[in-house]
Amino acid sequence: MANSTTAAPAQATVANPVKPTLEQIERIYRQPLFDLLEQARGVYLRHWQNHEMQLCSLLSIKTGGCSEDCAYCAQSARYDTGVATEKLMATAEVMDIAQRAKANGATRFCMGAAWRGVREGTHQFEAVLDIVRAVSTLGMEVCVTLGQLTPTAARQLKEAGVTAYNHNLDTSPEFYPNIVTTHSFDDRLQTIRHVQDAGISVCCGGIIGLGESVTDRLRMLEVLATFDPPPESVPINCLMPMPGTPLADQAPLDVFELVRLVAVTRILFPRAKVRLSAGRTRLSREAQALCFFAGANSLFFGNKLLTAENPEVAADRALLAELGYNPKAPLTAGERHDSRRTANPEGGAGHPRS
Ligand code: SAM
Ligand code: DTB
Ligand code: SF4
Repeated sequence: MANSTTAAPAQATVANPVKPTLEQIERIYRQPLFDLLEQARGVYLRHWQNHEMQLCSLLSIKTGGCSEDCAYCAQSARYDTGVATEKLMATAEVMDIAQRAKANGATRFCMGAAWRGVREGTHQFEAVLDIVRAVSTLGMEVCVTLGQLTPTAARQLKEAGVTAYNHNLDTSPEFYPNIVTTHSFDDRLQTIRHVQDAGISVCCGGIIGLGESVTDRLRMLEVLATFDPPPESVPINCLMPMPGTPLADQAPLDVFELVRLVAVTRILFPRAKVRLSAGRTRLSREAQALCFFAGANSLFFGNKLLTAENPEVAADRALLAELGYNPKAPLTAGERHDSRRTANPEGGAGHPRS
């Protein structure tokens, strides 16, 4: 597999002055597990209302047929995955689903589209803006993930009511070309800059279990820690091997590697929502509980992700009740408008104890 050296994080993700080094992050990660958990739990308790879990509802508003070759993705047109291509949903249909999500307790509504990217002035993008304007009247946080954005498209999404934009780094800059060849890691950073410049919160994380090393995962966190402001939310996805993709036969991940990564993410990003994202169907209730103890405080709630399965709502409700969690309260209108505030009050690095 190719190995490329990708440039240092692009300038507009202005260097966080207290950015941790890879070596510091590795030291945090490699502590004895219970010391790591204790450190992460301490950070969590200082910054979050205990027992609050953010419930996000996810909807694929345009499915399949994507030009990109992301090796994990069932929606790439390059692979025969059995996912049918569907055109962009109508606003009324999305609204119906969003209203039901709200009634079910979701406070964040995330919409995904299988596109390389979007640009202003196109019919499709105007239709997305219409959907966003409608959904934003419901009082939930509105997150979209549409691929690459121009600066103008980012500004228009903000004006339409988007509060967060999901655009994952997915892995380290060095490993990225093994997973995607149709766009670069730097392309991802550029879109993130446009999102930041438009005043939209950045939701940015990755996938683990692609065949990358632990160091690749920590390098991804190192790059994320250079963002200024830090990401408002960090999704941690475990690869769901999708039939027909190049990663269909990838072996499952050791659960303690996931728990450690969640803990380090919590320590590096005290105020971020750390979202235990794709892959929960392969985690036991106990493994999920350990991830929550390590600092995950957000999840996708609903029987389906974009194309893949997610735990049943009833099972999630039972698990959260068993653990004593309450759904996180919705943001106020003011907080939604200014949802970027995620400073790093502990100096960012959360250096390991000596
Ligand atoms: N096209 C947009 C993009 O590339 O940003 C948005 C959609 S993409 C499906 C959003 C994220 O979902 C990816 O960056 C990846 O982290 C995650 N994802 C996609 N397929 C996955 C899979 N099979 N297993 C786990 N996570 C996956
Ligand atoms: C993210 O990081 N994970 C979500 C959301 N952002 C868009 C997507 C998970 C997709 C899982 C695979 C699928 O459903 O096809
Ligand atoms: Fe397309 Fe996004 Fe899937 Fe990549 S991850 S193939 S860009 S939908």
